Amino acid sequence: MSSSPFQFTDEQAQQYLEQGCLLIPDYLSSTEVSELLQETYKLIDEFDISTHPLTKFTTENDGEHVGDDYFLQSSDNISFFLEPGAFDSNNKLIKPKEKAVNKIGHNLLHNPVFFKETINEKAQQIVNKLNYKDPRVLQSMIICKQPEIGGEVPSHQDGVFLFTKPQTAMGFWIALEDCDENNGCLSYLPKSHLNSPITKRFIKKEDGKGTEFMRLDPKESTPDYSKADEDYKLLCCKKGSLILINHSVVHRSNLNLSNRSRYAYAFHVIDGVAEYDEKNWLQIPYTGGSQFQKLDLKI
Ligand SMILES: O=C(O)CCC(=O)C(=O)O
Ligand SMILES: [Fe+2]
Repeated sequence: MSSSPFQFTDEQAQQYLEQGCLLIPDYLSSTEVSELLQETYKLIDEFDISTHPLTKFTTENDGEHVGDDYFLQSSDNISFFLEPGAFDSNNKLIKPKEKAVNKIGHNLLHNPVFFKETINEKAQQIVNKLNYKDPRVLQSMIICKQPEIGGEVPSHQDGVFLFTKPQTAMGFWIALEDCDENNGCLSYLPKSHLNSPITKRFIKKEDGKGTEFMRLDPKESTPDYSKADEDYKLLCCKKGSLILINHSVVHRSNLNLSNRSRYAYAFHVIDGVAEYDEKNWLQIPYTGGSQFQKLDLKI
């Protein structure tokens, strides 16, 4: 645990801009990490899985659109997403709920403990040095990567999902447990943000039912995510570490086949001066809010 005050240096900013990802050890103290983990366990404990759309799937017979509304509405509440590996072939849950949750999101700022660890002077230092004019927080979530069944997150670019014009999204990904290649740590293609434009975006369907990908310019070829494994740089890290992720850098995480979980807290920042339109899947007005949370309350 570091005792000196947090400082985001020019060198760190430079490295982030050059590489597309930056690992900052000891961003959170072990006490802060424990607080976030305890709060996460509490959320899971209070989660009523019996009313979840996926556990109701067999009785509702709602086909592949099951959970669409639940997903879209999660933009601005605390929803729970389950690991496909937690169900058997008859869609019966075969894991206890605390081992079945894949993700909790997508607005954890409704929870005061998560709010405190998100909206603070440390994060403000980072976005200020990186020249965000009106930093806004969105898509805050816990990613659980459960032991043995924790699914992979395939190679992607965050700008596809949090599309702004120009691109401004940056991920703040905080390890709540030690991460290595056995429990599915993050990995990325260094410098890929410099030559991988965003060529598609993840949008709400026009009929409001579910989501789809939309190609941006049919002439533009999509970036090659299928590089050899050795091109991906592993971001093994200790709990409390922060990893910054550029909107266009290609990154992923593998399956967790180990017997340890890999809980992480991630939120994203966009610049409020960039255009964020109504096509994006994530819209705050789902539950009546008006704007994304300011990261810097002085601006
Ligand atoms: O936690 C993971 O495995 C993936 C997270 C990710 O892609 C992100 O936060 O942008
Ligand atoms: Fe991502």
